[in-house]
Amino acid sequence: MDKIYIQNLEVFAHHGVFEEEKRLGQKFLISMVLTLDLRSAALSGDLKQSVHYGELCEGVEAFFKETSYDLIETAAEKTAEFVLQKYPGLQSIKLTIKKPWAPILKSVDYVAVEITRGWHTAYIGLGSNIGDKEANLKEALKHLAHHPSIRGVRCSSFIETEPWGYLNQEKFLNAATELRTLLTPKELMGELLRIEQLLKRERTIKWGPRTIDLDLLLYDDLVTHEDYVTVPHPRIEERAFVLEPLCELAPMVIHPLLGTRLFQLLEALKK
Ligand code: PH2
Ligand code: MG
Ligand code: MG
Repeated sequence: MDKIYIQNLEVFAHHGVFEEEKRLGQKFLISMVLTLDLRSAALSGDLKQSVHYGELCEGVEAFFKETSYDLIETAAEKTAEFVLQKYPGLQSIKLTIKKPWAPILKSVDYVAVEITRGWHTAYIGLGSNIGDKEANLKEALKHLAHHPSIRGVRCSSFIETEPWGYLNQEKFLNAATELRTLLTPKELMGELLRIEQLLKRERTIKWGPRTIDLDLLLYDDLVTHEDYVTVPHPRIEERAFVLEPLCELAPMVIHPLLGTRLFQLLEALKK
């Protein structure tokens, strides 16, 4: 992917753990490597299709001065988030914050932190079989779409499905959504749980009735099993109620563990 570099933007600000740092302030050097596609801007000559680096520096400087944090880690995290939210065309940012005057009674050129943050593509499975099922799915989608670190929510049709697993319950309404997010898989799971709780989801019977179920199906091409996050979702290939709406959005996406396109998984399941 293409890149824009900004090296050592000098900003006077008040981040620091020590009282003198908060009071006196000091010099910081901010470096950014922006990852984005520059081809359309290059061919059209249209600045709006790229990032105006002068304006970006102005914005970053103002943001960096506005709030003071104890840690340069926090200042970096917040600044990266600010840039990614303000310029949705960016794929990712590598951000370095150097503190050349760090009051550590040692001679160093600088101390620094470097972080890389960016947008990720995730697919979520939605299901409901209690109450107004359609309203429940719509309510969950609204919460996802309003999250500041979630963009580009795209939803499949809602399909009615027979219960799977635990059969003695009402039919389900199922859907899938695609979204872009700055959240990590664990944070995204936390957000899904929060929305389930807002919609009064109660966990009683395994695979039993629920006002809303939100499952993280895919996150980029990540394969992981950590804490309470398992990606890809373990039973995608066994469940038509997941694969059918998912294939409507992304038939060509390759399941990162099975190495097969989603439409092929659906075909195999239907046989
Ligand atoms: N979810 C389950 C168990 N069974 N059946 C259908 N049709 N749709 C679901 O969303 C569903 C299910 C557990 O998450
Ligand atoms: Mg589920
Ligand atoms: Mg679930």
